[in-house]
Amino acid sequence: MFKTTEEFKTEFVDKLQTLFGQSLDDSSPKDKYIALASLIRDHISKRWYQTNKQYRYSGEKQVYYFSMEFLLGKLLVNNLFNLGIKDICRQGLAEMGISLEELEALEPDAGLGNGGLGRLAACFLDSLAALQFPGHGCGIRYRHGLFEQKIINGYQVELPDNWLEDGYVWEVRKADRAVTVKFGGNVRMETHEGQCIFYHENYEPVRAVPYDVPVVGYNCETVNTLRLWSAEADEFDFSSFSKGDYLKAVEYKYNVEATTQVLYPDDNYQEGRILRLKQQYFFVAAGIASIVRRYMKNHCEAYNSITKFHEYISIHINDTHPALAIPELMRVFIDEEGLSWEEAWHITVNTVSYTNHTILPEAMEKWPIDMFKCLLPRIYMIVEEINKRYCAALWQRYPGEWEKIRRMAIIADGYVHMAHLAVVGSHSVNGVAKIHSEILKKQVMANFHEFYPYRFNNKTNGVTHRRWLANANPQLAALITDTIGFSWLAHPTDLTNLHKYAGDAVFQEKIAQVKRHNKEVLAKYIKDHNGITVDVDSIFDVHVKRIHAYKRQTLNVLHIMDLYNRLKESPDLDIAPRTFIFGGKAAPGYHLAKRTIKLITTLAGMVNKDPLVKNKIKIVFLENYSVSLAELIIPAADVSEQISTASKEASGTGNMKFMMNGAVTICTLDGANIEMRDEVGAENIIVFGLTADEVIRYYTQGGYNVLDLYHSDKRIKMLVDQLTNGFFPVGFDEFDAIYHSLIRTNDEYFVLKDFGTYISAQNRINEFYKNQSSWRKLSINNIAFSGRFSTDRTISEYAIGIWKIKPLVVRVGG
Ligand code: DL6
Repeated sequence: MFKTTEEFKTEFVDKLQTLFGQSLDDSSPKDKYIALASLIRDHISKRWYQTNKQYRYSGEKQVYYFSMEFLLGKLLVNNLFNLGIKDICRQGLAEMGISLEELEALEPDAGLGNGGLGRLAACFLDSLAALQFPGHGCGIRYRHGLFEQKIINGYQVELPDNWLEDGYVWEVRKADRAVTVKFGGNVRMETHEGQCIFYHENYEPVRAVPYDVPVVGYNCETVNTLRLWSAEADEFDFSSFSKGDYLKAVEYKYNVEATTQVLYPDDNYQEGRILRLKQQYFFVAAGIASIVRRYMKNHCEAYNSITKFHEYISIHINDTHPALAIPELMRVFIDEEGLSWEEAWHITVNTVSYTNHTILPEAMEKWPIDMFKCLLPRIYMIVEEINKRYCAALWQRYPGEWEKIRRMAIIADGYVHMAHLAVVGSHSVNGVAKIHSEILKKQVMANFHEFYPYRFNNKTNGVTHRRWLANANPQLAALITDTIGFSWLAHPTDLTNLHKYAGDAVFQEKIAQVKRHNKEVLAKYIKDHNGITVDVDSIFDVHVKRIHAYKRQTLNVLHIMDLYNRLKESPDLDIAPRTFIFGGKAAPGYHLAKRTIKLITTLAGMVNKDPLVKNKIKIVFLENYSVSLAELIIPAADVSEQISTASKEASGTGNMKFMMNGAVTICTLDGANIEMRDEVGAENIIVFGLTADEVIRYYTQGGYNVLDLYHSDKRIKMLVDQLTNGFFPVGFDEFDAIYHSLIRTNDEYFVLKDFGTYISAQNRINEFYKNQSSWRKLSINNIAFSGRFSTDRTISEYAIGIWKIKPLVVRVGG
């Protein structure tokens, strides 16, 4: 690795010449980006090779994190940072008149995920490598990641994401490691010497080709692997097909490649399409084939037994999407390795662990039996057998309790229930925040918890502080390091050392300057992209996340509408000026969410041009919220909106990113917000609303009477009526869906119920902000106590508590 800017410059210019045959002056910015990234990849390669070699020969246990989503964002700057060469490269480039940030902007965001679940997977990879754990990712190389969002006339319009258009520098295609995954067809059984042998026939073969992406560890030589699988038509089959029927051959190729064409754009909702089930089996089967192949090569020679598989391999399933790993492992152990059912089951259960990420019923995966059986005939037979044995055990424990057994069965009511399969086939089941894990144990999975009490545990989520603080907010990172040293980068809880500076006027002033700088950068982006001038002295109040009824963007909007009504009545109202910033994508088929975007943009159109509000409030909707945009927005936030209906947000991770960047959180006691409050202290966070217990109690009673509230609270009535009475310059029925979600569904998400306490909480923010010293103190305390929410902590807990893996120090040349 280069040690000086001179060495870097020489290698960079050489790379430009070897790749493009061009000099520095002749090359385009894109060429320069590719040359830089390729140069870094070359340097990474030596460490990558060495890491794999050491893993192979060490015989240490490895973990594979199976996830349908890895929301990576950009990798260039993070890789430079983790390699410890960011400053050298930036300086060297600057000396050649090139800006690192401008080159970084040319990298496509790898948007292979919808939101929290996929970004968590990406943060986990960073921490696994930083902590030198032998841990890899396994997922899908979607040709199109999450759609690109355009806002046209206030509405969301979806465009395909073309992230692979110009190639992707960080991936390495490994065609020689391709495997074939089999779909459809039929299973024939023969008995030989009393043993059943299964033959899968007449299937559709799909070639799974792996693309490996290096995962660079911070301040160490570990480079782990994210293996993404792409579906390709089998050339052999393709040519033999084409002899007979060219069109059929083309159709075959098209169908095969469709498997990994697109990421399903739904967050917290299962659509139940067969292609999705195909994607799930595709990457799970391919991933397991490659793990087993490597295991047989490395371990079976040394230890001579597949029966020890679980002692060396751990497979973690990120929600139920990869739950087919359970029957697939059984298939491999029984059909290919000749183990008995009992042996295979013991190994499988001890290999697999499962995280649940949601309790929303509409997100719980279940597949119609006929669809499942037709696409995956052998796997279905295995699931049936798992179910049969499991139900027999349930019967032993709960004799005669048919209803209970039906509710716990894997196959019931015409469906295969994936969460049930995941619990039954794993040795560990965890939720992602304390409250979420408790809700799983006591409510949603209470029966399972009773049956398998020792499987359930909690692992509160985190985020990598290296991306979300050190890289996203370099000025704040530099200030922190100047103040308490750099140990926090490897030991994030060292951030608590900042606590003693919370009341220090000089430090407060420095913190304020950093925030102001970040707000100026965001204000410029807003001006350039939305044409709106915002006041950097106003409170930047930010609500960015997927648009969903339970995340309650509507509650935020009602507060703004109320403020607007009040300002129109009394233009001199004493409030600190605010800029309300929204961002987030709605699932393309989710009508209510799409109308929520239209509501925000319509209100923005009215407020922003109304001279009566005297610039006291502005509203901005930033289109195409993504990892890169989050990195720009979060460091500039003063207020973080985490206002989900209590009990609904399993954890949240945006909440942690804002906290690390010194935003003050306004929140309900939901998900990890509760642990954030416990960590930072109730005086440093603004809490409002019903608790999860209260919400759940209301649900068991059939809700509360929203009409009583609507008729008794004049302000609420006025706001709700404004949605449909012509207050907005749109058709009267434009916001019907929102009106219905509040009134006709009996306010399922308690938006109106929590409205009063939300307004009071917002007023408290106003009061705090007026005293800048106390506001800055809040901000500093939030940064100081955010260290617990690093994925370094989360991953250590998984490693010790679930995976039982140990760090392995990689040394290049050693
Ligand atoms: O655990 C990551 C993330 C949580 O922080 C969010 O609270 C939760 O909503 C999200 N869940 C999903 C649901 N997907 N599925 N299934 O994205 O997970």
